[in-house]
Amino acid sequence: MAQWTECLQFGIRLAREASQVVLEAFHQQKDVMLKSSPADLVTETDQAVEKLIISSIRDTYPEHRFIGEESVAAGEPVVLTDSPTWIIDPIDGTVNFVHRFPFVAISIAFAVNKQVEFGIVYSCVEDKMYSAQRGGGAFLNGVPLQVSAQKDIHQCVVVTEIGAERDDLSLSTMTSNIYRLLKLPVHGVRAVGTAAVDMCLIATGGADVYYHIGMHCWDIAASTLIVSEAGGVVMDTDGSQFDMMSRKVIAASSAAVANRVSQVVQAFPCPRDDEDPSNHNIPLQNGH
Ligand code: LIP
Repeated sequence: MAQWTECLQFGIRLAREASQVVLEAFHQQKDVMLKSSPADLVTETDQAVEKLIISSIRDTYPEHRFIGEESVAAGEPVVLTDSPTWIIDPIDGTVNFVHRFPFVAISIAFAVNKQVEFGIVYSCVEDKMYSAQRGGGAFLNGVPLQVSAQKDIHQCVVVTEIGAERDDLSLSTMTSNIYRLLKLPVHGVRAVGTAAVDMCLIATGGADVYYHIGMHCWDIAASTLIVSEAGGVVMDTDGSQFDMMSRKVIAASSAAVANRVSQVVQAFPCPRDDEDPSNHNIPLQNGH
């Protein structure tokens, strides 16, 4: 664990430095571009923050590799090897950022031998630094985190996201999932607009289970480690072992709750992150 502590501390400093760019742009007018759908937005700030993060890491760790949301959108393949690899979402919650909805996060994960060794999620507007190192616990601004002890689905607050998909099959699947959970019943369903912060709320115990179909590895690579280091359970929505490239995840306070959600939610087809680069390399269009 100690082997990567220096990298972790470097990553935390870098997330804070990059957040200054996000916060400076947060209240300004933004030029919005579209990626995969009218709800899949990107701005020059997303691109600038990713460039800042990658160039800073490259200057210090020139042999390390990268998977960055906006680099992939520009055509780079998603390739996770055994080499030290930084998995970066420069602004998780770009729709929130464009609308000044105050939940935007910088998500940075670090993997070696295809295993995430540490994760950092910095919720910039809230000034909440979530972090975890494999085997070292999870923290919010230095205070240890622990998931809720909830094992009864009927006592749960559920967090999920209606992502960027707007096709009928995805939307009907997502809305019927929410309908079935509400009819169990559960206490409530919430969506913050950033997968990374959604999952960190499970680690705080403030919500009990998160599920999502369609997100990407860069949205959740850091926060899945934060949940598991806070004592939570992470799995695929079909109940199998979590695979960060599958674009399906459940993160829960307990195995009982995770398995119950797995029995209720259905997935819609979406290509794996590491499948076909053409799925990501979508020409940018001017937004509104
Ligand atoms: C976002 C996710 C969010 C999802 C959005 C989008 P981005 O990531 O964090 O959970 O609902 O569709 O994928 O694009 O803001 O980095």
